[in-house]
Amino acid sequence: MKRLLITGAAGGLGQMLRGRLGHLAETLRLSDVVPLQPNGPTDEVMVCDLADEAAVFDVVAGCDGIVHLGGVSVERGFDVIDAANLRGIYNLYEAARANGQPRIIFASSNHTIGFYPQDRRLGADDPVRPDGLYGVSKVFGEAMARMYYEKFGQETAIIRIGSCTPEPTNWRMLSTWLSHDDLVSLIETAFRAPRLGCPIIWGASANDAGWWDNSASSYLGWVPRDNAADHLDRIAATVPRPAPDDPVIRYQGGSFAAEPIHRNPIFKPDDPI
Ligand code: NAI
Ligand code: 15L
Repeated sequence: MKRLLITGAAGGLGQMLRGRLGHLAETLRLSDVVPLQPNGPTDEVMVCDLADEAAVFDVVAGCDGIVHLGGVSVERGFDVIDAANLRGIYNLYEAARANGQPRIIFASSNHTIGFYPQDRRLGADDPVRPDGLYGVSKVFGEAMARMYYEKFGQETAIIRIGSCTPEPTNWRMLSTWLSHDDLVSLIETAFRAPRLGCPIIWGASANDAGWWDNSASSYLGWVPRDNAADHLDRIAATVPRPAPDDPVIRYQGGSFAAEPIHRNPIFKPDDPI
């Protein structure tokens, strides 16, 4: 493709992916609400708040594919989630509709289903059970993707990412880990598929202790290669095993299930602006 947009390019996954997806496009357009630097002549950088409709339209114009990572990625108060993840995803889909419907990879999350217990095996069609406002915002994003597919044929790979880190670092990640290599191969697969549709894909490596069944999206042919079990000995030697009632090993969403609802900051009249 000519131009691939990565939103949230300054974040943890964005910084990793900007270095690994360059082969997919002649130009990488890197966008975030915080400033970024180009690494070379084929990088374009654009600062953009996803809540700013006009700015999002500018960022999406001329792009043939979008990896949408931008937004709030943890549990926060409703206002910031509202701006970045609710308004932001609406702006993105409207901008895509106005600009030739480039294929979208949407970084959804396991926190859409985080209240399922860890002994439940899940397929893509099981009902959502979000574990907080952040999880609810990703459910909203998934619904937005589905609606634009049904109404306009907009294709999206909805990736419910587990825990995407260089290595698994705790007991829960033996089930949720997604290696960087497997995320890269999943994005490549989604862009190269002759027909993508709008599948929900579990973003997890081939973990022996995995909870999620990707048979509904097997037509894509994505085969994860890594397995968190290869790191079991290190985790067992270094990380104390949590108590059985600890949310970290009780719920699929782990500690997110035990987070409070974060109230928006309340400003008093004499607060400095
Ligand atoms: P991150 O928090 O490091 O990066 C998110 C980026 O979005 C940041 O650079 C931030 O500046 C930007 N952003 C926040 N609000 C914005 C706004 N209003 N406008 C424009 N940009 C804004 O998150 P990370 O770990 O890189 O994750 C990337 C995506 O993948 C997120 O959407 C996250 O929800 C999702 N995800 C990540 C997982 C992981 O294991 N890293 C697991 C599940 C989902
Ligand atoms: C997520 O959705 C978060 O963005 C990431 O920071 C991790 O906490 C991940 O889920 C996880 O559940 O491990």
